[in-house]
Amino acid sequence: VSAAARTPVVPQADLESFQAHLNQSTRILALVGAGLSAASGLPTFRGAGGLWRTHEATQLATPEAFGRDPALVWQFYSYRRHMALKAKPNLAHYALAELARKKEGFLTLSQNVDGLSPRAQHPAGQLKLLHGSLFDVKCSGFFCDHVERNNYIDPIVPALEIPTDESDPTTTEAVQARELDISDHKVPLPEIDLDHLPLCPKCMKGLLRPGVVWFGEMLPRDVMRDISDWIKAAEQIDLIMVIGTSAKVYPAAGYVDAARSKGARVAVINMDRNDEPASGLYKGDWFFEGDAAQIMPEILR
Ligand code: BV8
Repeated sequence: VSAAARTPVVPQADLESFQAHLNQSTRILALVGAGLSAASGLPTFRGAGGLWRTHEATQLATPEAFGRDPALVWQFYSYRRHMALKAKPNLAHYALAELARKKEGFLTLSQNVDGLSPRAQHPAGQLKLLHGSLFDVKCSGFFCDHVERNNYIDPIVPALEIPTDESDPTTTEAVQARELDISDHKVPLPEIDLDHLPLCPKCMKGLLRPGVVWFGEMLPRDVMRDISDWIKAAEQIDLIMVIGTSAKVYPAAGYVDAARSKGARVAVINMDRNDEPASGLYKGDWFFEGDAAQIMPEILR
């Protein structure tokens, strides 16, 4: 192992006190967000180059947006599927999967839809996907319950082909360029005919949509129930690790306070000490500043 890889990324005292607590912990939660996958090359939402910097999330990640312009919303998600399929899990994903194998009382709550934790062989029984997955598609029709796993076709339909320069076809300037027809993309961005969007094979009426939870939508009922059963069953929660998330989206962020109310000590792993989320999260017991892909293997060793 190269010397650089061995250089500790966290202060020794913090590392020792954290690991002492971790070793005697049995009920452990992790709430993870986009920062966990940053080292895998996937843009976060808020950070520099983040998805929300180039889009209004509420313009694209809502049922209303899909109703208004399903082609644009599908282009946004097709681009993210494409990026996520090309990405590889990083050492943080593997470190969490490893901890789950060692500690059956450890549960990861993931806000990420990129499929990287499952691909890192994180034990499925100890991973809850709060916001669904880019690789599930479901019928957008109210009366149809069709859901299918689709993590092998990219693009999901030919009309959603990513521009050859692999740029995001839904950035504000790309959309404006298309509207103003002054596209500076090498490949003019296609106008997409709704007939060319994926159609539900079951009812043959509703469009298929990405199997993610949009703003204003409930989180999957079974996921919420499993998590609340897990929290209720715990006499006390020993530790919650809050990894690569600005913890601004609810009800996901609410699990930090739920863990605290059961006695959990809080370890925050984040690139940016100043990304102070509303929930005052950083009054945690440990704050490990830096890239999750470097820190997680170190502190969970
Ligand atoms: C619901 C899937 C109600 C789609 C997502 C006021 C109070 C409480 C709630 C609300 C409110 N106003 C509105 C609401 C509701 C809303 C909400 O919370 N809004 C926020 C904006 C205030 N919530 C909802 O709508 C939820 N549903 O409330 O339903 C309801 C009730 C009854 C009946 C019907 C409905 C549903 C929310 C789910 C939205 N879907 N994702 C998609 O992905 O496209 S949210 C999406 O954004 C992510 O999943 C994630 O949750 C969130 C982004 O957060 P992060 O993952 O934290 O990413 P971010 O970029 O913000 O931060 C990255 C962090 O990592 C940063 O801190 C950075 O410093 C750090 N970092 C960067 N690099 C690294 C790093 N750290 C370590 N290493 C690195 N290398």
